Amino acid sequence: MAHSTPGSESVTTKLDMVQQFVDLAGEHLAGEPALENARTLAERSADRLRLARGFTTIALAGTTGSGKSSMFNAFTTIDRSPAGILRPTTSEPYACVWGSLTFADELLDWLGVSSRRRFTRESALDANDEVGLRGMILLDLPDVDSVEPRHRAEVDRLLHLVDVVIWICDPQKYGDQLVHEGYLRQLASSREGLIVALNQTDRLQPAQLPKVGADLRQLLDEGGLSKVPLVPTSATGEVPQLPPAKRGPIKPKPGPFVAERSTRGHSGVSALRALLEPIILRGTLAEESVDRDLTASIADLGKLIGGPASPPTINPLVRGLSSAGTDAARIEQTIQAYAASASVGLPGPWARAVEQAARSRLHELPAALGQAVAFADAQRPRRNWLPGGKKRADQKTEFVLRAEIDKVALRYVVEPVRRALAAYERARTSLT
Ligand SMILES: Nc1nc2c(ncn2[C@@H]2O[C@H](COP(=O)(O)OP(=O)(O)OP(=O)(O)O)[C@@H](O)[C@H]2O)c(=O)[nH]1
Ligand SMILES: [Mg+2]
Repeated sequence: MAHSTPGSESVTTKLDMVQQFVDLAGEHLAGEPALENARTLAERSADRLRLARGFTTIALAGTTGSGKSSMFNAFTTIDRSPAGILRPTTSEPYACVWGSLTFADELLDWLGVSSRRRFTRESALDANDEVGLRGMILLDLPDVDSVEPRHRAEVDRLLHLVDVVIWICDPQKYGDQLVHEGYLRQLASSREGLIVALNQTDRLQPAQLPKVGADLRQLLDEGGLSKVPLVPTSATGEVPQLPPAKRGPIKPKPGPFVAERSTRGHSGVSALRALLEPIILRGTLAEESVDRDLTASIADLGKLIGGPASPPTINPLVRGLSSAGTDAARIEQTIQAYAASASVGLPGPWARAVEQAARSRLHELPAALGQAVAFADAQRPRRNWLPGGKKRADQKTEFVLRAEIDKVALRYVVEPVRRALAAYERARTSLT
């Protein structure tokens, strides 16, 4: 992988660490949430770093009818994503690239945007109109609260992949619990690039806007999103003149939401652009997000490691198996005791992995131990009528049996446990 941007070495190193840990521990900790999350993240991060790093992907997300497609059209100035009255309108994502479609192709394939729903603003860039947005890929997503469950699944998939999310709220549903608890809080905790737009502000009475705006701001602050910018917008064309209020015009209190009101339409789009342009110009948000995700993943994986492993002595295992004979319950007890001594000091998931390794050939043990006894008997000296002969024959049989049980213990129990412990040790050192 060729990386050229500053800081790329550390992000590559972090990716290597996570990938290595997943490779080493994968077989033993399969199904462990921290490991499975790390596996998914490592794949996603490797893809995102490989694909068109100069682009910043920005998704318009929100509930149905909030105005995502209208905002997409306001940004692109070409009505490419149908906005509509029937709900939900958008069933698949649309993308507009401020740059060459060819260069963005692979990234758009990865995002899963169909080629029929890809557009470009390249000509506007040539005319220097929108040069500040060069490198932006704007996505119009389906709704999150759809009657169509696949819309929500599609949005959830894409929200993990994009670099910035502009969450479009409307004055009716801005307090929706699904939005705040199910999405905004999670998004804010996992990414830098989150902006909330209070859309359809033209539908509010002038006096209502500051109140609704302050209410939404408070909801965001209470959810720990005080750093997330809130921009009042109107995505449709001309903003209709509001009928005069009965008791004369109510003077809105001065505040950030008052200044934003515009009668020229597309109010707030320029405020959104002003927030996006520095991010796009820097062009490193994708890498920063990957870096941040990997750092969090390494911390998470850290919980899966503890002190160094110390392989236990084999003697109690061999003694236990010798006296267990072919009694399955006693064999199992012996194995459990060995697994417990092998996992001293290991964190829970690895202790379980060691136990699993110790038990992996449990069902084969009674037969293998039976064969060991038969083999030792077959080796028993025949001339044991001579003086002291029986004692010598017993000793020899005992000796042969012990050597056979040693082999059985090694092959069926100790080796699988050693493999698990070696993987643990290598995984442990890969993170330090
Ligand atoms: N007055 C006003 N109407 C708007 C605004 N934004 C969108 N609308 C209207 O609201 C309706 C829904 O807009 P869409 O842009 O289709 O909403 P969406 O969020 O894309 O909806 P889904 O695709 O169903 O998720 C349309 O009739 C738009 O014209 C706005 O800022 N002001
Ligand atoms: Mg739409």
